[in-house]
Amino acid sequence: MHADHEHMPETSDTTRSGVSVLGLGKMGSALAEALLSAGHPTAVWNRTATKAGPLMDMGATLAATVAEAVAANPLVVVCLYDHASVRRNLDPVVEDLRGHTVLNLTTTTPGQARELAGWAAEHGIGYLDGAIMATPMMIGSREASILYSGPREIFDTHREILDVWATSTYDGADAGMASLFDLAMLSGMYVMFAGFLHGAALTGAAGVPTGEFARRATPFLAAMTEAFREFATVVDGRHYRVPGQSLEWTRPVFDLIARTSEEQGVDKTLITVLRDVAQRQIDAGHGADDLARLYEGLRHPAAAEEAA
Ligand code: FVH
Repeated sequence: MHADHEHMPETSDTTRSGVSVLGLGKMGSALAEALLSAGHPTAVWNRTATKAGPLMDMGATLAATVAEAVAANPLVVVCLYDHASVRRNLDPVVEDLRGHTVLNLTTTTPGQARELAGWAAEHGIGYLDGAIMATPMMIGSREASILYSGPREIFDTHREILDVWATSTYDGADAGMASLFDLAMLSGMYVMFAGFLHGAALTGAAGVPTGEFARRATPFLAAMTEAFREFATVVDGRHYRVPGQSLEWTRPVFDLIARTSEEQGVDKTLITVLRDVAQRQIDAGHGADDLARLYEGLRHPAAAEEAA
């Protein structure tokens, strides 16, 4: 189901602490499988119990109810579809959870993570939030990364278990930080994916196979990520007037891409959204600033509207 475990650390002691896993979708199953492979006694629960079959073959214990899974171990790992499904399943067992630790690996917003952390604190439940930066296949390899936020003590206590799954990173006591980094990086990823697909649609309209476009675009886009560091220096210094590609210089390029989209019969929505953010900064008097000025337009949208 997932990557081999050879790359993960071996520990010499033979007693592994038990873990309960709620949610056996693609990711929950991969997490449970990695725990079992590492020798951790694992109790599993899933709404659709049949999904537990392969894990039971590996030695997992099937819990018939969420309460049974909670009772089985002090550490309860939750990997459900979304925040609502987490609340729906944890609320009824809140008293059973008292004194236990919930490690929530379900993708949520930072606000939802903080809400759950507050709920847990109110009821005497330990809470650590996690954000998985990996596919199920990658779980159990060093290439997988999982971010954690919440009490440092909980992170440290369970570190051996966390390191079974991935390279673990602690992002601080604020429970929302792991989700924030997760969603911020996903934003970068999806906007980049959309840009790639827009480019593929432009060339595709001229009969170019997407594979050919990918072959050409991949090294170019990879090289362009070098700009992140330069943007970071400009943005962190809040000094946007630097030699380089100014907004006024770049804005016509956005127009050219929009016009090319029209010529090719391709949707231009993505590039016009970007052009509009740039235009608002130009209208607010920042046209000579570096392209990195877009950060201010995104960070303070109301201010940009007012100034324009
Ligand atoms: N799969 C991935 O690549 C990504 C990587 C990054 C992190 N995500 C997040 O992990 C959470 C679980 O994702 P998943 O891939 O395991 O998702 P599914 O395979 O669709 O399984 C969903 C599980 O949630 C259960 N479930 C849904 N609604 C409810 C509910 N109301 N009550 C109880 N359980 C519920 C579902 O149960 P069932 O349909 O099998 O009965 C699955 O166990 C997710 O937050 C990703 O964003 C994965």
